[in-house]
Amino acid sequence: MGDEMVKAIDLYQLDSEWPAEYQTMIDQVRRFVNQEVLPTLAQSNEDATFPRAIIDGVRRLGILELHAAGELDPYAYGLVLRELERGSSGLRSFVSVQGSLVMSTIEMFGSEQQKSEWLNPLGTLDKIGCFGLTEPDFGSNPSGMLSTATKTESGYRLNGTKCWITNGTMADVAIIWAKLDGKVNAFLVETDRPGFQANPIKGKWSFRASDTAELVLEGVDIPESNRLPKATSLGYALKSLNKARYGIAWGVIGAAKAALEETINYLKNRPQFAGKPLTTHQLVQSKLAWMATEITSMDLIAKRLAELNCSGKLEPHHISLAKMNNCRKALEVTRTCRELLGANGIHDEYLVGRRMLDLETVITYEGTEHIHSLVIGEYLTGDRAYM
Ligand code: TGC
Ligand code: FAD
Repeated sequence: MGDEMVKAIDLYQLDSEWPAEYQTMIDQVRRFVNQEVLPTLAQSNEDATFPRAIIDGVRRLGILELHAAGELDPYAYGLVLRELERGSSGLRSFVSVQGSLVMSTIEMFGSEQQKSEWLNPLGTLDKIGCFGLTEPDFGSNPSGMLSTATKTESGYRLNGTKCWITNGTMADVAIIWAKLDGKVNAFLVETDRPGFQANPIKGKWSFRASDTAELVLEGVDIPESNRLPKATSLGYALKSLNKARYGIAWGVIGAAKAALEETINYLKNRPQFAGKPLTTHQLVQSKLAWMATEITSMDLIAKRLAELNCSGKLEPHHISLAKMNNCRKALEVTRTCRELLGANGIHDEYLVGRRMLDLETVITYEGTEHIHSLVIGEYLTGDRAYM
């Protein structure tokens, strides 16, 4: 699979318009994905473990340090995530959680002391972070969360359970959202504190090569200085989610492009009926054209999202539209690719099936398709239809 084919499905030549420094970044990330990530994924998937060996490579790319220094503009950040998700959705998620959810939350809502203690080691990946919002009984509706923080003499005592937490067992620090006097607040919890437990979630058929955990907090004492002073309601958690959802809208394009690339290569080399390659059949070409069209529209939506972001006009319903559309289309593209590979489409030797299964997670987390459609519906009508 060469880089050329990806360029070939850039039908509107959007990539050719990126400045040289973005192109260099795209090439660097693509090389890392091809050389260091893709070869490890089959085994990680089989073992259901996150491939920790690739953390060094992500560190070398310096993405998160640039992110922390504010040197990755929204276009560059989106393009990097798009390239990472050409590897796997789990890899992009590892970076999204560390950068968009953990570092950005500290950056936006933390104290100066919290920033100076955590941003540097998180940026260099010497420390890993996770973001605990979801609970077993409160996913789409986090405002109902049961986790609590109670004031103690020197700080807070945390109790509660968080579920489906990415990077959960690897994390050195967890951002835990819990109710203090009935209002959602955020707290930094070092994961070696007594009473903190991270249990891996087993039995996943999606995101197998990602670290997903249940976090149990039983009387975890933290000092006053661990409360994020500016994260004092659920709205702040949703501001952090905006950043990650933005990245997802870009990332999933990478999964769709890589799947289409693999599929075209496969079909060109797969003769059926009179020894002609499958790419010569009209029904096949119709599906390829549909997928290329959807990918082009995903790219255009992401680019517009970046424009709105850069001009300070980005609003939640813009992000919901992009997250909802691009996840759904990426899932449909990978499913169509799987179908076009026939029996081989269900085998681990090819990546399309795994990409499709991983996208079932991506369409679910960071707000399900229903939730994003309700955000857009509320914008259109002024009526809230969550209840
Ligand atoms: P609601 O009353 O609508 O809002 C509460 C306050 O927040 C404001 N707000 C937002 N602010 C910034 N950005 C947004 N996107 C915002 N949406 C709402 C809102 O204006 C209000 O402000 P104020 O000043 O009036 O207090 O809250 P609600 O409880 O009714 O919930 C709305 C809803 C359903 C849209 C929200 O709860 C939601 O988005 N639910 C989905 C939950 C979710 O996405 N969870 C993700 C968990 S993290 C994760 O999945 C990580 S996956 C790993 C990876 O990313 O790779
Ligand atoms: P539910 O809220 O129970 O929803 C179930 C179904 O009901 C969905 O189809 C949903 O759309 C629908 N539904 C719910 N409410 C409505 C409504 N009002 N109207 C119409 N339909 C509705 N969370 C974190 O905090 N941090 C993480 O790092 C993280 N990582 C994750 C990693 C993985 C692999 C997965 C699978 C999830 C992760 N999550 C994480 C959790 C994720 O954000 C939630 O799964 C998601 O928000 C949905 O919540 P739920 O699973 O409880 O589904």
